[in-house]
Amino acid sequence: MAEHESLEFGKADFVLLDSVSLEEFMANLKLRFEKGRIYTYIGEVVVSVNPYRAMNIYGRDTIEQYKGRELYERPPHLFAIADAAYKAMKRRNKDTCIVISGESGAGKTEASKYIMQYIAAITNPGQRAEVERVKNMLLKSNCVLEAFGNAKTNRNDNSSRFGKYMDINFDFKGDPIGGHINNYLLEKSRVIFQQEGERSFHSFYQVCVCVSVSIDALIVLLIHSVPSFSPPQSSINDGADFKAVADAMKVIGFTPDEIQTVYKVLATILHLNSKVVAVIGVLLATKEENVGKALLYRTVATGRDVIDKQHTTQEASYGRDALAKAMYERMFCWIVGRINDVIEVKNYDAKVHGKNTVIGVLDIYGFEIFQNNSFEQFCINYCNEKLQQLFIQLVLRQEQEEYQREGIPWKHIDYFNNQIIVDLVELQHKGIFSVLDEACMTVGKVTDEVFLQGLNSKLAKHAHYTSRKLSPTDKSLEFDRDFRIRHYAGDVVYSVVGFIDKNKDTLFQDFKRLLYNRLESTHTCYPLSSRPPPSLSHGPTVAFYDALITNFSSPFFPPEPYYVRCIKPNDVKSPLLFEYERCRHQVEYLGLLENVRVRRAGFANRQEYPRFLQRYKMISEFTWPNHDLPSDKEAVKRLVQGCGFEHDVAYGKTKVFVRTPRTLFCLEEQRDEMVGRIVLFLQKVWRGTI
Ligand code: AD9
Ligand code: MG
Repeated sequence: MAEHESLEFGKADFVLLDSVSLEEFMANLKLRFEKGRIYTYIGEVVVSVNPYRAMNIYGRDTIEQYKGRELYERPPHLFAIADAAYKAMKRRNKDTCIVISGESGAGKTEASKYIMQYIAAITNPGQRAEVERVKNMLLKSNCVLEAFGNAKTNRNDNSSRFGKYMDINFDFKGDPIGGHINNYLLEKSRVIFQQEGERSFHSFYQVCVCVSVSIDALIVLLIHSVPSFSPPQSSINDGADFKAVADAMKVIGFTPDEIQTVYKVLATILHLNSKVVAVIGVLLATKEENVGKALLYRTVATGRDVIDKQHTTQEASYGRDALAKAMYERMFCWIVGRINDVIEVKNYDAKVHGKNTVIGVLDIYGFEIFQNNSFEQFCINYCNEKLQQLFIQLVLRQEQEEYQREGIPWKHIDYFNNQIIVDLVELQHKGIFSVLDEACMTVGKVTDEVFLQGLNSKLAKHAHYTSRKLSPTDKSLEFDRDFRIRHYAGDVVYSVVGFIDKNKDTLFQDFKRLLYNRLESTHTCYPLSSRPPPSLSHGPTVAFYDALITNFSSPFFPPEPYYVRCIKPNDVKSPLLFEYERCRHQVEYLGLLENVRVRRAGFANRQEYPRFLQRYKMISEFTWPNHDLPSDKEAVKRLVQGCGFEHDVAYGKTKVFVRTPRTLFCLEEQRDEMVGRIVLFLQKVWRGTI
């Protein structure tokens, strides 16, 4: 029973629907959205619809309402989920995590920030200085990460272009004592290319519009001399953001030198894109000819000799782009690393008390379909497939395990299992990644077309794969280079162009040498190896993905995540528009209806015996004000018998399970009535009329 809101706002929990149909689900979702109720539960899962307007529901007073409460005691909210995760961690002394999913622009990153704010607000009642410091760092880090890792896309003005899994560590008191950020696969190609209407990373525009004394005068001058870079019009206030980011970096502890280096890297990349070698020389504090040489020649070892080999024009521009991308990516990783240095758990508390639990918050880039989809979209969408798979497995498994654990019979519910698409991408020998890696490891000239042929021959019969060659009459496959994947969230046509290069991800050694010697503050980002560049090794991009996926599947990944399922109501960022079809599609592919069915086929509500008793004990003479039965479980049985709900209830080992929401309604009504009577009685006693 999620709340005591009037029904004019619809059902606060989808399990309370009279019948589970798509129409009813949608009607409830729409009604609630239109009434400004953007959150609704499916049991312990929060469904959130992006309001596209500032909501007055995240303030201090709201936080107070949720602190320490159970889910069903207050209207649905992210804070309730954050509180549930926090309580679960504290009570059970176990790690937990919150997984936020939904397509691009659905509200994941905003949700992750509100969750962190809530956790920061309810912890550290003792106002310990070190804990306050850690909290401040954790909150400030978002601002920096977004400046360097987010960008305006055609789907979202502040789109995350990297995946983020943020751990918050807690001490035995439940106060945050540190954290760690894992970042996954920054979409670095954005540095050199953006689709029409999109921008590069925010940081570039911020540094361009600022005329700030905090930046070394020479760098300012050089930034302003970038010939072809003028920020496109947008609603984003880059100037104000620049100040906020600079401030956050200072608070986090970036030294003035480090901050200048970051600006230099940004300026260098801007100039690289405009091909002004002399300016880069100044920025990297090296001779112009060194830059020219690194850009135009390649040092090649032939037998015992080392010679400089001139690049072709194509090689040189390819190299320049690779350099710009790599510089940015490494700077980003370095920034994350610096933040991690500052927020990592310091020894003092955790070591002394030996207990240190974690809440993780996972916020990745959402599923996306653009006009042109390439390797980046492929990786992002695959990642979302994995998340969906995790949801399917865990939501079902959790439910199944709970019934097993509590000794209650379980009935299976059908759902679309996207494992088949996950396999299409990652299966050994046959999956797309395998074919890609094989192509990348082949010695000699391998083109994207050869890779596509490989896909066609291996995947011709796969129900979720096709290509122009396999379906020549299909109108959505316009070009020979196109292939299409039927994802859980929709069909996406990918262009194979660039897959090989992006997977190989070469950075010539000569560039590494140039950078290694020149950017002291960040030189740990450019380790020089004695081996040749990793062009013939396993695609590093894929390896990166492995890291993310391994994280999900590792035994250390908390087994019972809390879920926030975000829905994007329209494509025009309107607070008023609930595009029915658009939302229906998301409800379907997110498997929300199945989620409701699973929840309802079992039991709509479950509560531990003491908690149940505490809430309803006033409605039975056997339990009010206290019971003398041997256990709380026995007391709950007597209470339920007395109300005549036995047929609708099952008794587990530690929890009572209530099958239909109506029973809970009745219990709530009786409770309200009794509470009213008790209050009246007490008032009379107080006034002396009894
Ligand atoms: V992406 O996959 O990173 O491209 P997200 O992260 O799902 O995407 P984001 O959280 O960035 O979406 O939300 C997009 C925009 O919607 C925000 O910039 C806000 O303008 C708007 N939004 C989202 N959630 C809320 C909210 N709870 N209240 C108000 C919101 N506005
Ligand atoms: Mg985001």
